[in-house]
Amino acid sequence: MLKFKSDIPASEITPYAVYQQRRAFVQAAVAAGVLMPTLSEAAAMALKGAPSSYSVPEKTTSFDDATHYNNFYEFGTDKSDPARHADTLRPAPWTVRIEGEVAKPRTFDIDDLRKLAGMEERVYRLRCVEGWSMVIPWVGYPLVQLLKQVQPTGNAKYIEFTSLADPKQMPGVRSSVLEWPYTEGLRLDEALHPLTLLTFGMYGQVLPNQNGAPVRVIVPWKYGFKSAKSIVRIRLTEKQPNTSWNLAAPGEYGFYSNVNPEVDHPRWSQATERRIGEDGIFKPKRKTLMFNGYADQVAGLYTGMDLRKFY
Ligand SMILES: Nc1nc2c(c(=O)[nH]1)N[C@H]1C(S)=C(S)[C@@H](COP(=O)(O)O)O[C@H]1N2
Ligand SMILES: [Mo]
Repeated sequence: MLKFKSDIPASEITPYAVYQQRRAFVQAAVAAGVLMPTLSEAAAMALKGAPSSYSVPEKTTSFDDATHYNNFYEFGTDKSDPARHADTLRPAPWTVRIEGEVAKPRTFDIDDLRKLAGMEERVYRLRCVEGWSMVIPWVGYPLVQLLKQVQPTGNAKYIEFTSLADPKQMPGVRSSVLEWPYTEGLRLDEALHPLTLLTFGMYGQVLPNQNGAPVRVIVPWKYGFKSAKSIVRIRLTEKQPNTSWNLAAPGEYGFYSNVNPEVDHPRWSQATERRIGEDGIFKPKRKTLMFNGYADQVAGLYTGMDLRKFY
């Protein structure tokens, strides 16, 4: 696959229409097997990321739906709240602290974090625990690239992500709907898996505020809430970390939260999903796939585990 070093300031963002043209151009060239990017083409691809073999061949959700139907409780609990209120989030300047069980703890400036590895564009399914899904082209690099740099110690077994919780920027953190800051976690082998993406952009642009600017994680085989937004701290731990949703309702939201059509949420079935943008009474719901369709890649992480117990 193509890889280019990213050294383009985040301020140089390509308009969406231009991005779509370039993307079509690159895809046609890749299909023809003759991609010879000009210098400007290479520069453009560095920001949007090269197309990835991890992408699913499904119709992507519209940019409008992906940026106006969101969960980001720091800005309110309504799906329309993040788009309406997240303009108060300041994604720059921004730092991300990486600490805990690592040989080289470090605080990264967001611009340095962006340049740490070559970016890819990956079209992933995102399945919310509430029963809807989207298909989104994310831009980022595998989280393992960052973890290599800080060198997890032999004691590191888990990873914890902490989102910003600033009441001046995020009106929702004054409510007690969740414990703030929002935290999420993974087992270390899940964090090291090549599908786990440290994500800086979507649709060829830097992340809109409501989607978790300036940096979030995307774990496509798990329910959407595992993919923490607007991350300020990453901590490697020996013990399984607490997570916001597990603290709020332990019987409903487990630590693993792998997408699993066979394990119902206590209040609803997880067997089917509604694809956002495919509304209408005649449109049948889609069957939810085991591990959100990524079973070939990730089922091996859970060999021998009872997925009803570790939901
Ligand atoms: N910090 C933070 N991260 C979060 C959430 C949140 O409320 N706060 N919501 C989660 C949920 S429930 C989902 S489905 C996804 C939605 O991501 P999107 O709005 O970019 O589609 O973000 C997840 N990450
Ligand atoms: Mo969600």
